[in-house]
Amino acid sequence: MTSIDNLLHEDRRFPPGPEFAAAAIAQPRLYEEAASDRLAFWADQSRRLLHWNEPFTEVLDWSAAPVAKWFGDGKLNVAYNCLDRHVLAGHGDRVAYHWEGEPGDARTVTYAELTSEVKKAANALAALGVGQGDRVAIYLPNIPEAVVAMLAVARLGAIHSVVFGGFSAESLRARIDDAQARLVITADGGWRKGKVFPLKPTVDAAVAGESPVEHVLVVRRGENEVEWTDKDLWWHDVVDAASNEHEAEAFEAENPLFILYTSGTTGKPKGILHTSGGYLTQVAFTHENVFDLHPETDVFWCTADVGWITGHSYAVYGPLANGATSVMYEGTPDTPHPGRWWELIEKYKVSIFYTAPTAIRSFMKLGGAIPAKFDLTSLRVLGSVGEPINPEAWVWYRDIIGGGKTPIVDTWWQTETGAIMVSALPGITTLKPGSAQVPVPGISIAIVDDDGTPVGKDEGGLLVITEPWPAMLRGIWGDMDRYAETYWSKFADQGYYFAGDGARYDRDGDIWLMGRVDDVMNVSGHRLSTAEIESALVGHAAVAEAAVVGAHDETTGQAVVAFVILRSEYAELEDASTELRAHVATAIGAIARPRELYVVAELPKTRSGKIMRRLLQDIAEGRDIGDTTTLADTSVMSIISDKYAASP
Ligand code: 6R9
Repeated sequence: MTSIDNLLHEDRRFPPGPEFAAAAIAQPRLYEEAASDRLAFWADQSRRLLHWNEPFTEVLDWSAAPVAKWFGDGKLNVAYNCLDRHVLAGHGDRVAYHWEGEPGDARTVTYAELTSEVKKAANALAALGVGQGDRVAIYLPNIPEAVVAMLAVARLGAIHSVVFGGFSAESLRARIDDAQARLVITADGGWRKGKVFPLKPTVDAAVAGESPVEHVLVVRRGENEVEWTDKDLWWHDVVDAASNEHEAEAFEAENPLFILYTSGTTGKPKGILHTSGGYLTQVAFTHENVFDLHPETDVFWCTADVGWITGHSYAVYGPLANGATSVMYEGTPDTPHPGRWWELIEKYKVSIFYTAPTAIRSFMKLGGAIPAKFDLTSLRVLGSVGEPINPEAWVWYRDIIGGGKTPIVDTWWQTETGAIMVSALPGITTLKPGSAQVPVPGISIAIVDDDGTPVGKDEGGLLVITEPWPAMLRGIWGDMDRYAETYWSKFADQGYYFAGDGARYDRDGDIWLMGRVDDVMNVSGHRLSTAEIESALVGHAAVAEAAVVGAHDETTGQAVVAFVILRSEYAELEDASTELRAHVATAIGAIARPRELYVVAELPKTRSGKIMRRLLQDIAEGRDIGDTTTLADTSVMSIISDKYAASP
């Protein structure tokens, strides 16, 4: 494969402030320690960060590759590590969650209260027959009971499968059946965009007829009317009545902790399997070091819903393992007003904030006047995750949200990796807008060509992970062949994990993510990244959001087709297509100039905010539009295709 063309030039640099660097948790010697003996490093981190009932003697067993065992002869209880030990250490009064419902109702949950709730829930679940290895599906809004349910399942050594509350009955049924879940924990409904959206009817449909589900436990939240079946039990009846004494049993480090189905832009969802000791070690380590967590004083807010991996690792397990105080919010960012997130940052004095580029760009679209109305001076670290963050959004995030002073950590990782893999460390790294930069200490990453040969500086290729890591997935539930095939077959000779992302090194050897490799186009023999062209487009003052696809072209192999949303002030921009196509040509080079450019009102996105380029490609290549069931809003596609058909 030829190198991904290195066409973007970004020269802004942001070194850490001296005070920040001096007080930072992560100091440069971390990199040295990890480099000198990787396994000893992870063993030290695990012993330091976690309580092991039975200490491990073996760090990594890779003899059954690609299925790893980390800390295999040790025993621990994940929930004990997240709860009881903090209470026993005298931190029972520390707030675990400042929770806020969308309508403005709020709850403060301390570590002592959360521990007590989880013990009750564990007793209740055990009474319903849940034990080690059983699967429990969780289909809840972003409310404290979601955390309680996850930890209660973990405490019993059972396996949770959290399904995002936006998924349909069909998707929920497929996930329940695939995992053979015997219990579902849900709610009557939750608040979203100013209304109660019902969840219970979706569960009713998903478990009707033949189903492995024996019981459905229902949290009262929306107070909407629900139909009742003989499988149903109210959470407040069974959990409130249960004893709050429960001794946590220690399980093997490799005891499965959860299954999480990837949102996947293509193919049948994969049940990604994670286990206990290695997962908790790496999420705790990265949460502490990447975000520079000082648990006594920081207030951390990861905006992800618990239904996504980011919610699992950085709204639940990482913060709780570290005894941190988090904010948790039920609703949408713009309800009841577009400054809702900034209002919450002001109210709870959030100091570390972690969100996705898609959210940042949608706030950019609304303008800086909205966040300017709130006091955001408590913020000291900002994070980004989920897709490449274009330099313009990065700089806007730092200037407008971070007051021009906060470091931004752009964190690359996946559902499969379980925890952050590539990121700056805020007290050490000189930051570059748009680059995820360097592997986390103890993580081995390379960029290689199609044959697995490492590429050089200023060259691009495929991102691989060259050594097993503690939080790595242990398989695809029920389909270990697919696990080996999907991630380990491409570079079987070298034994590398293939992440499916394109990346390049810059001239300093820092890593830039270029999007999924199926999002890379080949135009006249040049490899162009959709992300790179999108970044150029949103760098134009008129553009709020952009999506780029490669469409078949007789002459060039593929041609660039762009879909853009204009900022409201530019809605009337004349000849937007000519202007923006020329802008891309100037910013990147004539080779990247879109063959066609369409101004649209919305882009098709999955519920986690990822643009479904596959659907846009269907339009650009004149095909019938494929499966749209994972779209957040399915009407978007007909509007875009009508527009396309009407164009000259
Ligand atoms: C955590 C999460 C994983 C895919 C991944 C990549 C993209 C995530 C990124 C990023 C560039 C970043 N991705 N973080 N791309 N820079 N900082 O998002 O997991 O939902 O499984 O998605 O997201 O393409 O392969 P998941």
